[in-house]
Amino acid sequence: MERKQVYSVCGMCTVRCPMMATVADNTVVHLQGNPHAAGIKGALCARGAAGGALIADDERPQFPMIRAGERGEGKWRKVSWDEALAYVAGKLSGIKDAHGARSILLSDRGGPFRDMHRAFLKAVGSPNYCNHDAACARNVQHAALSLFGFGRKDVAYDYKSSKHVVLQTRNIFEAINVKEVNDLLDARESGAKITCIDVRSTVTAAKADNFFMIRPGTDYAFNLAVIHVLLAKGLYDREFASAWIKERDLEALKTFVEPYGPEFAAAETGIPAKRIEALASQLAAAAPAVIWHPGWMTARYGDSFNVCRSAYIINILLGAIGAKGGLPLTNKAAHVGKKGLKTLVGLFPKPEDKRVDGVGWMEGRTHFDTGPGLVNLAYEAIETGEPYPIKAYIAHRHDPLMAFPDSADVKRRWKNLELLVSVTFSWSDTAWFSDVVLPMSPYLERESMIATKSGVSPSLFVRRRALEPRFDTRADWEIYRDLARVMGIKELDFASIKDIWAFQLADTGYAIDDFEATGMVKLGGPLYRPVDEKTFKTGSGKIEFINPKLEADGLVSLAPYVAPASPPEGRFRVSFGRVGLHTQGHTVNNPLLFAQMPENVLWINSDEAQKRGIADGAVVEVRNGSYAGRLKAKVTEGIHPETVFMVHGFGHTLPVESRARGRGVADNELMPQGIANWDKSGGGVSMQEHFVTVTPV
Ligand SMILES: Nc1nc2c(c(=O)[nH]1)N[C@H]1C(S)=C(S)[C@@H](COP(=O)(O)OP(=O)(O)OC[C@H]3O[C@@H](n4cnc5c(=O)[nH]c(N)nc54)[C@H](O)[C@@H]3O)O[C@H]1N2
Ligand SMILES: Nc1nc2c(c(=O)[nH]1)N[C@H]1C(S)=C(S)[C@@H](COP(=O)(O)OP(=O)(O)OC[C@H]3O[C@@H](n4cnc5c(=O)[nH]c(N)nc54)[C@H](O)[C@@H]3O)O[C@H]1N2
Ligand code: SF4
Ligand SMILES: [Mo]
Repeated sequence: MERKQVYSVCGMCTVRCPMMATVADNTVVHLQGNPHAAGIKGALCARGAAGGALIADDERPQFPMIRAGERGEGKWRKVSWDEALAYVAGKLSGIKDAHGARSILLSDRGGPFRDMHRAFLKAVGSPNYCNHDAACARNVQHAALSLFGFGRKDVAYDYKSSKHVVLQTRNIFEAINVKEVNDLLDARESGAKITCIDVRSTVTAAKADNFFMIRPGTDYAFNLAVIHVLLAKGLYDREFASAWIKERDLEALKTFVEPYGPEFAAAETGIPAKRIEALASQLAAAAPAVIWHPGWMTARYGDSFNVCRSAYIINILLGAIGAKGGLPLTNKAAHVGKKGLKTLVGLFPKPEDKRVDGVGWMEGRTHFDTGPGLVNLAYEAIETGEPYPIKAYIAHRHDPLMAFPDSADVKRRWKNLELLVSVTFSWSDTAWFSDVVLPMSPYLERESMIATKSGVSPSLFVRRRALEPRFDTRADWEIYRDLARVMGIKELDFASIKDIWAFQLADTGYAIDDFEATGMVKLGGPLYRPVDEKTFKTGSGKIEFINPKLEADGLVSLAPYVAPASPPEGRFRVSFGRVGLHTQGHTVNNPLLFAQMPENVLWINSDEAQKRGIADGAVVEVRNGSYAGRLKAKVTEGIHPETVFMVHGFGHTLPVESRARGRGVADNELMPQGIANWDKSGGGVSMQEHFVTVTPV
């Protein structure tokens, strides 16, 4: 048996760590992190290590399917790829003729591998490319835009050189990115401090020097108090402030935070004023090598956008923007004197129609990022036909029925769709409800387009095919290439992935053979670019605390703090998050990971549990409205009494997933009609504004 080593990119979660697979006889022998990739140290996380079990899993879609019964009924007709693609292309063309290309919507998970399907949608002529992010990081993205004029990924987190890292609503050691975890642990060994602000005691809290168990939904008060202390005590970076904050905005901020001192925050958050003051001093002592993480999964509260903004403002005041050990400016190819990849998207003209979600042009929505828009608002258009109808929807690597609150409500919003297609490698609620399932080969069984990793040291990386597909599944580039073929889009008709790679690399001076030795090409760096006149993409060229676009949309830049509602008598605020062993909802049925963690549990505060007679490990019913689910209680002092917590992604109901089915509870179902509750400033859906009852059974 000849062994071969193949450079790939892990696909078990959105982070996409560079990796290496050892295979023989078309099976996996060993999976590890790419030993040449900085910070990876040859490691994968537990989910990455379970990649082989994904390949071995027979309970994933194995061939293209067209719905035979009602939507969601689970009756399928097995079809050939030719028939599936002809069906989808025929429907898309018919819908385009009847309603215009703009009535076709596509949403995905974002990230570095989207060029082909974005190009396909643009070639068809629709402006309606969206991603999942209203359910994840839109509040952070819009917070960055509102202050810097650039997005959240235009700065990096330089954990390795940091002296103090604040993790607020950020469980870095369980919501994993391998390089970040390694870098932060290295920094910690060199003496860096970690502060964790969370509603419960996580693995991150256990490793922290300071842990603040905060009252749920009061983080904005906490941050305003830190800003207050930094300004009142003159602990901020005056040089950075005078050079890079727009004139008068610092004064406006000072006036604004006047009422929000540490005593005020203590009453809101439950954290003593002295500890807040001490944190501000510790940070000032470590500045500018500090990171106050602005958050990742921040689709939580009506004021999460303000929490993200205030976190960035703290980084600004500490001079951490552009600093080594802080949030250095991200480098793309051009910053290190190289030419970047050529894009397929660039081959097609911008569609003339305006976005259906109103992003960028509709009153109140001009301040939002037009790149991926807000898919939740596109669903409104499906329902109402306003500003124009949407009739076809391709969910590519997206499971909105689990990723957005209240699946029945979302399904209702989709009723007017004439075509719903799911492109996926696992079953999901959305795939099950679709008209057509186009099964993608899992990452080890496919190659992907070359992608760029931006950062202090930018690089290009490639995923090669490690295994031939076990089933009748295809790579995404094949699926969209073939759809384009049927629809007569010649520009995307590449004979092979090699031709696509050659197209991408044409201007770079590199060839695919340059990836042979390490799976990647380092473009340059490390480069810490100083902040200069061109850095901030705002009207003034400086950081702006008062954002003109927000204000023009009738919103407030420096928004007053509004205390969160206390849970109604007998109820708890629902909170959720990740766990090291699973990725969202799509690994629960993975045999290896399922064996490690087959169901989620309900974290509940010991005093509250005792009042209700709930013992640790006892089964409880958690309910909101018509949805109720049963799971075991984890009774602990390590969670705030106002909330109960569960890991997201459980509570599967599909008969095709024999392991995951019926295990645990789906947090998203505990948020009735929750998709309608979205933040007009930040764009995120506010998923933790829901209250549940918990009863012993
Ligand atoms: N293992 C694993 N890793 C992942 C993923 C995965 O599915 N599994 N998914 C990836 C993705 S898509 C994302 S977005 C990131 C998410 O990364 P994170 O945002 O870091 O992860 P979460 O667990 O969603 O949330 C972090 C913490 O917020 C806390 N929290 C809840 N409410 C509050 C509050 O009011 N205040 C404060 N201060 N804290 C609160 C939760 O208790 C939780 O511990 O993880 C990524 N990494
Ligand atoms: N209630 C609640 N809702 C949440 C969250 C929560 O904690 N609680 N978390 C939120 C967060 S942080 C996020 S990021 C979203 C995530 O939700 P989604 O954006 O839907 O992401 P995933 O579940 O990772 O993937 C969606 C589907 O794509 C498939 N898939 C995975 N990888 C690939 C691939 O490479 N190609 C293709 N074609 N398909 C693939 C998976 O099998 C899965 O069925 O959910 C959000 N929604
Ligand atoms: S964090 Fe884990 S699951 Fe995600 S890409 Fe990296 S190794 Fe894979
Ligand atoms: Mo996310």
